[in-house]
Amino acid sequence: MNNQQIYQDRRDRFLQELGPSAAIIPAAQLVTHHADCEYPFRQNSDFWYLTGFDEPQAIALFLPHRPLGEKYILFVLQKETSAEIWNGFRWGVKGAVDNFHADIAHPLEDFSKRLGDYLYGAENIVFRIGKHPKVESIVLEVWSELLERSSRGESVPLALTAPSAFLHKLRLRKDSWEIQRLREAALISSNAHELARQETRPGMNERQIQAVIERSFLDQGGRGPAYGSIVAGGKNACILHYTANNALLKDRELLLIDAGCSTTDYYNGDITRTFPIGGKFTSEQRAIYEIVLAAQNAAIKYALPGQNAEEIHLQALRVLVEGLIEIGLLKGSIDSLIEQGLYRHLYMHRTGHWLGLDVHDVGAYRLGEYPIPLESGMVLTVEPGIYISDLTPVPEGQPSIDERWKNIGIRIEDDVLVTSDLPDVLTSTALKSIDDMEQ
Ligand SMILES: [Mn+2]
Repeated sequence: MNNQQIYQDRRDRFLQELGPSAAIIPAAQLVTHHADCEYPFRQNSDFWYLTGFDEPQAIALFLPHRPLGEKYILFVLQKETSAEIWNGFRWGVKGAVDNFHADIAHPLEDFSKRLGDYLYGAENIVFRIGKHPKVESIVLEVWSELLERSSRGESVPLALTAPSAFLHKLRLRKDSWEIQRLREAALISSNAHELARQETRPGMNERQIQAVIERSFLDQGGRGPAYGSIVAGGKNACILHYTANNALLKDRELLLIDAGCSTTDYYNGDITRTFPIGGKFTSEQRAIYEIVLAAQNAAIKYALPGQNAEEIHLQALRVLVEGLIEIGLLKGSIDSLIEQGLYRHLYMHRTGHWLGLDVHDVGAYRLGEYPIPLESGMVLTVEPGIYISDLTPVPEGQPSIDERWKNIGIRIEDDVLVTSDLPDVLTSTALKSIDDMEQ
């Protein structure tokens, strides 16, 4: 399928969702790293989803109330030799029409003077407040001018709505193209994890393994890490978002790696694996690993149409709590421990999240008090863990923890596609059995 056709189909669906509302979707801005250096550019996912246009600062308008040929407008940076010599190619106004199929394109500078005319006649404005300060000040000023005209009885937008209601339910359900791209991200990520485990030796530094992983992402044609890679040896694994990655890897300790690749078109993998640095689990590490793996396997089975993310979490939680009771780290009945949250010093996060153009992808998990039922085409992570450290106090009445269990942190995370049949584990080529983790 021609690439632009995918974006065209998405725009058609989005325009239909909008009804009488007009949407303003800005691209990402470059962000300063320090002095005059910028972070690598990362396009805004909403903007990317609808345009496939990978330049900063652009603004897309979606105008269902306008006649055919004026429904999709792009404002873009103009072509400019000196800017392109320093910072690279720009498509410019003509390229935005010819190559990205905008009905009309304008130079970015014209945005403030043209916006009012384009919004005129729409019932609402769809725009995300608080995220795009430069665009926001123009939108509010133009809207305010339009509201003045409404007092003369003219038809102008009266409400401002966030785009999530219209756009994020589309993004939550992945089409076959997106599933193919997520498969690619998952495969690159899996291969990198396999390589990292094979290269790990006692005496190395965490960041040497980070280098193995991230080199592999790039080697395989990925854009780079989808998020800050977590390479956490020993007790560092108990820090959920550890990214310092600068400690020595020790024999008889575990290495937890939570890392995923982002493809050049922004689809993400998100995998966690935990394995013994010296190649053999201690009996305590093995016991915890078995519980986490059993919890993950039990939870993945529930990634079925009609189930929901809450049920997946509960399934994992039951197996974790049951296992922790068996080895004496929790005391009581499974139900009451879960009900009272008395496991939270050992498992303090949820079991997964949506995955797509954002690593923690958009889309609601609940509608009021009702969990959103899973559908074929939704992709989510399943990532139970157990973290035993002195960071969180043991709740009153629960067993104190023997030193031999301390500083074990284990998480196992896979990316799972819901299908009309059994769950499809996109990251299944990253091994995780006890035997495969030992060398
Ligand atoms: Mn995750």
